[in-house]
Order: sequence, then C-alpha cells, then structure tokens
Amino acid sequence: MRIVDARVIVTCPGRNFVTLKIVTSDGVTGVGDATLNGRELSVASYLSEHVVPALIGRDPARIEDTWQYLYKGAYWRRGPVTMSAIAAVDTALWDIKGKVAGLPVHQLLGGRSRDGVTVYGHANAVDVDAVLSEISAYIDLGYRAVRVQTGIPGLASTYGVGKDRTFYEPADAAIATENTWSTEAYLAHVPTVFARVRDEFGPALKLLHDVHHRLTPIEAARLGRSLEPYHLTWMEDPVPAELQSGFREIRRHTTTPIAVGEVFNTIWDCQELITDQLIDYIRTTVVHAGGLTHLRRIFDLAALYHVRSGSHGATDLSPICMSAALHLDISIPNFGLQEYMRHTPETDEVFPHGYRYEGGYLHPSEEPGLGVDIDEELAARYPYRPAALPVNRLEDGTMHSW
Ligand code: CS2
Ligand code: MG
Repeated sequence: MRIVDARVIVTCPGRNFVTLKIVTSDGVTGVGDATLNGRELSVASYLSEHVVPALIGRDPARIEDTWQYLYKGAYWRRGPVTMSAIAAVDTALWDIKGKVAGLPVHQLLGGRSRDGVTVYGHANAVDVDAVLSEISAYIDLGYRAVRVQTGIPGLASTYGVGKDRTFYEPADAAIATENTWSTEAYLAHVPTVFARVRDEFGPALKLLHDVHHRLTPIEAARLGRSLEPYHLTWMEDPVPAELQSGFREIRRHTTTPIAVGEVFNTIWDCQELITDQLIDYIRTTVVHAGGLTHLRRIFDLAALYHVRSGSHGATDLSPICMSAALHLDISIPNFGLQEYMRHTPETDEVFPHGYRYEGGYLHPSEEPGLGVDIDEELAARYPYRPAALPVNRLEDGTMHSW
C-alpha cells in the first residue's frame, strides 16, 4: 500500500481549521488536524509546499520512520508550524493504521487503562455571581472538574471570558484587538473568587484556573500561595515558560499544583520542567506537539517523574485533534485531565465524529481508526476568514504576554 494523495483542507465553520487528508492506493483515508490558531495558512502552506510532495509514494504503515523523516529531514528543527504539520501527517497515519487493522487507535496504543476520560469544563463570566451559576450548570451536566475565569474589576476585558456564553473564541478580529492588563488588580481579585467558589460548592469539585502566561515567577508564587486554602487541581501557565528554571522559584514557595504546555511543541520545551519535577501536569497536545507519536513520548517521560497529562482542548483544536487525544488519554497510565470546550454545531457537522460526552467523561470512538472524518463538500462552503488572537498591554502601554 502506498500514499497516492494528500489534501490540505482549510475551512471556517465558525472558526478556522486546517486538516490534512491522506489517501492510500487501497482507498483507505486518514485525517490529521493542522490548526495553529491565528497562523493557519502558514501550516497549510508548509504542508502543501514541503510535505505533501514528499508523502506521495511512501508506505503509510511506517509511522515512526515518516515522523523522523519529516523532523530530521527538514534540518530546521522544532517550532509550532513544523510540528503542527508533522502532527497532521502522524495523526492521519495512525488513523489509517487503525482502519487497516480494523481497530480503534486506543487498541493500537495498548488498550484502555480506564473507563472514561475525565474532562473539565469552562465556567467563565464577567463577575463572581455569574460564574457561580455557570459552575452549577456544569455540575448539573455531570462535570467533576471546572476551570474558573472571571473578569477583573477595573479591566475592560481579559482572556478566558468570552462574549458568547456557550462558545469561547478569542481569535475574533482580522487585526488583533488590544487588551489592557494589571497584575496587581488580578492578584488581588482571584483569591476572592476562589474563596466564594469553594464556600459555595464544597471540597469535592476539582477547580482549575488559567493564568495565561501573565506573571513573573515570584508573582506566580504569591498567587499559588494565596490559592492554597482553596486547593486547586492546577494553576495553569503561571509564567511564560521559555525559561524552564524559572519554575523553581514558584515551586519553592507554593504547593498549588502547576500545569503548563499548551504552546509547547516538542519534548525539549518541557524536558527540564519534567525531569526536575517542577510541574504536575503537562498540557501538550496532539496537534501542536508532533502528533500521537511525539505526544506519547512526552507523556512516557512525564510518567517517570509523577507528572500527569492534561492536554489542551480549546475550540481551536479541531474534533480530529480531540478524537486523537481521547485515544491517547484512555490508554496511558499517567492520564490526569482532558480539557473540553464544546465546538459549535457547524464545526461538529463538518467533522462527523464518534466520541461522546457522558456524566463528566468523554469516551473515544470504538470505530476503526480515530473515528472522525471531514465532510469536504460541507467544508468548502465555509471559506477561510482571517482571525488573529488578541494582544495585551500593561496600563502604561508596554506590550505584555496575552
Ligand atoms: C486557553 C486557550 O484553553 C486554554 O487553556 O489557554 O483558550 C488559548 O487561549 C487558545 O487555545 C489560544 O488559541
Ligand atoms: Mg490555557
């Protein structure tokens, strides 16, 4: 069997997605997500200009060899564009392997290690009263874990609090919108939110909070310490993580668990964080960290150091990425939590999928392969629309991490 075709499909059913569909000489097809929010066309072009021509004629069964070929063969290593392109190929080849074997991908990865994949939902609202009712709604749906984000008094808008109550979409303008940030206002407000939330919902509910890379290590240490009475499951992306040793400073001061990794693209971005036990959850994803092959390598390393998985699962990761993530989540020994943000009905229609939510868990599809596809005709009805993520400035106008 050989690869005879590979199509790069860009579609915008409410938001942009890039998908690779590989076709074999036996007529078997496989799909992979290649979406990089706000930079979609760069991955589409990387795939169609540089990767697709090299795929034609290759044996689709050689997943590891193809991964190494694309990684080492580019000479220029790592980076989100390259690694998202490699991820798309890798994911599509696992899909094909599963279909050829007649098995769902989690069976190829060793089979189930648990009954379902615990997911966390997103309670976000402009103020604390409104967020309490959002949390109640998630509890009513059966969620055991909820991420809590609120507006910050004195700031016009912030990350994690959407305009739409059901669907969160930060990439909302062709040219990036600008937010304003105050670390002091934030640090003063967040503990008051979690005090109310714990008081209202008691000790059992797992609570998470995303800091979105906005603090310095000592500020993150202060936040972690102030949140200790409310025992969060994790504090996410407390600081930008290029400087891995910076996490030592946070660790020295607080027992609030740390999750990081949604912007990482290889094992080298988290090698020190994991082996020095500076984090508790690694949040790398299938699409941005080189596909199932590389993500499993990261999670295997993490398992040796008591670090559990917590894969990113925002709406900018397509249902193909979510399908693939669930096969890995259900099979690895060190699964922690899976993020789950519901896609819009238009997106769900373009990507028919067999995974399902029930009582706080997602269940991967039992169909051969990943159990997800792209409806190319429908996808063609939603042309690409430029959309950038916001940028962020301090009150005096200084650029800050968004
Ligand atoms: C967030 C994301 O889900 C998360 O944890 O950090 O919503 C992130 O802002 C987007 O994925 C960016 O594309
Ligand atoms: Mg995040």
